[in-house]
This record gives sequence, C-alpha cells and structure tokens, in this order.
Amino acid sequence: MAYDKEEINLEKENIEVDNMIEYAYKNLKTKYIGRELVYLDSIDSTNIKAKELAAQGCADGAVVISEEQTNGRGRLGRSWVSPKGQGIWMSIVLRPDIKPSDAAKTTHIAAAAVWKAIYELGVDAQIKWPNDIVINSKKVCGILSEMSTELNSLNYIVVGIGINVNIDKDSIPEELSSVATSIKKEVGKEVSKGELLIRLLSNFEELYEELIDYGTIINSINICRDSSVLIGKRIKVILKGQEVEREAIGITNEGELLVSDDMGNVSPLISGEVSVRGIYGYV
Ligand code: BT5
Repeated sequence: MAYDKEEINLEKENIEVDNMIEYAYKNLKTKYIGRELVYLDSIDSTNIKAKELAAQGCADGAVVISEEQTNGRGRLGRSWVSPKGQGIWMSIVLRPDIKPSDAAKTTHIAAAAVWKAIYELGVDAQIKWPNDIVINSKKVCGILSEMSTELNSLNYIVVGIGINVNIDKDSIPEELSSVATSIKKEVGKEVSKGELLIRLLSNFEELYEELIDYGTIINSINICRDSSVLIGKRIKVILKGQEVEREAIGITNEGELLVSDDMGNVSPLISGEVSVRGIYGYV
C-alpha cells in the first residue's frame, strides 16, 4: 500500500485515533482497492480530493480517507455531517472500462459491500435503495458516486462512502436525530473502524470484480434485494417534483427499483431520477 507520508500528520497534530489506518495497513489483503491510500486529518470532502487525484492520474482503486470532512457532500447539493474521528469518510477512485450509463452500478456495489462489512461485524442493517444503509429505520451510511466523462467514454468514477461508526448521540445534530444513527448508537458499543474499513474494501473489490470480469452485478443486487428495506412496502416516489405513491416490488439485475402503481402497472426507476421517501417516518 502506498502510504502518503506527506498527508499523514498524525504525529504533528498529535491526534488520537483508533489506529484505523495502521490496522488497515497491516491487514488489508486486497489486490488494488485501497493499495494507494491517501489518509488525511481533515479535508473539505474526500470526493473532491479523490476527483483531483483522479484527474492527476492516481491508480485505479486509490482511496482517500479523512478523519473529518468540513464540507461533506450528499446528493443534489445536500450536505453530509462528518464529525472528527467518529466515522469512515472515504472515496474510491475507479477506472472501469464500462459505459457511462453503467456507472451508477458502483453505488449498488458499494451499498452491498458496506452492508456485508457491517453484517460481518455482527450487526444487522438494511439497504434503502439506492444509496443508504439503515439500522432500525435510521440512516447509518450514505453513498455518493460521481463520474467524469468525455463524450461517450468514462474517465473515472469516484465512489464516496460515509459511515457513522462511533458517533455519539450528542454529535448528531438535532435536526438529523430523527433520521440518522450510528453503529455505536445502535449496538451500544464502539466498533473497530479499522476492521470495518478492511472488510469494506475487500468486499468492494470482490463485488466490483464481477462488473469488471462479466459486466454484471448480480451478487451485489442479490444482497441489495435480500436486505432491502423497501421491497414489499408502499413508498412515496418524488418524480420530477410530483409525489406519487407506489409499491416497491423488486430490484432488477441492472439495479433499477421496480415499482407498481395501484393498477398493477410496473415500471423501473433508475437511481438519480427519483428520490424515494417512505410513508411512515424516514424509511
Ligand atoms: C448521501 O446523500 O447519502 C450521500 C452521502 C455521501 C457521503 C460521503 S462521505 C465521503 C464522501 N465525500 C463526500 O463529500 N461525500 C461522500 P443524500 O442521499 O443526498 O443524503 C444526504 C442527507 O442525509 C442530508 O440532507 C441529511 O438529511 C442526511 N445526513 C447528513 N449527514 C448525515 C449523517 N452523517 N448521517 C445520516 N444522515 C445524514
């Protein structure tokens, strides 16, 4: 793993962390995901930094991870709260030879990889299509995939993943307390960020290889289906500003959410075009 000493200022700043990076450095067994690792104490957004590095030619699978983000970003210009030392705030740079229209598949791969990593630590979570992981109906992780394209070709994808790992109840802003939670809050004890990180990176690599080798994401989609919090529920779909009620009935092999209206007409929703909010509370 390339370890960017320039960017590591643990000693200089005398920061105490739970050895996440040291642990990952010793235990990570991936072939290329996370082998180039840029570790930061603080950054505006790891996605912004990852895009800069991607434009400068960093390796496929390079990871940017920061102890805190001062301007973490969600979708559609929303913000992502990223308090220092309490979560995994990271971005993966990918250079797959796929069509730009397939880039959104990396969000499903990331969702499945996060879900599996949390599950391997003994915690039961669910996936809320397309980009959230929830525990007990509250959001514990969000994913933001962004891409750079030229005409019909893809330069790179940046997959941003934010996981609330050891956030204390008090560190979640009041306005988010009804929708957000952390793994620590749900299981009642601290979780190793290092262990979660290496499991996430190795799950990601394994699931991503299916896309590279076969052009499919069946293994990821099966995880998204099996742990889906939406399938079988009535949901609100905000489609071009219009709010309608539908039943979520499945997820296609391509990653679209299948919804049915009251007449039984089934249509696929593509991530990015819609915003899904449940009728009862957040989910
Ligand atoms: C997301 O957007 O869920 C994508 C979040 C991606 C964050 C990662 S962190 C590393 C990388 N670098 C970045 O700058 N971003 C990525 P969206 O579905 O739009 O959800 C955003 C909404 O989630 C906000 O409007 C809040 O309501 C809520 N939210 C904000 N911070 C949260 C947190 N820490 N935990 C749970 N919910 C949060």
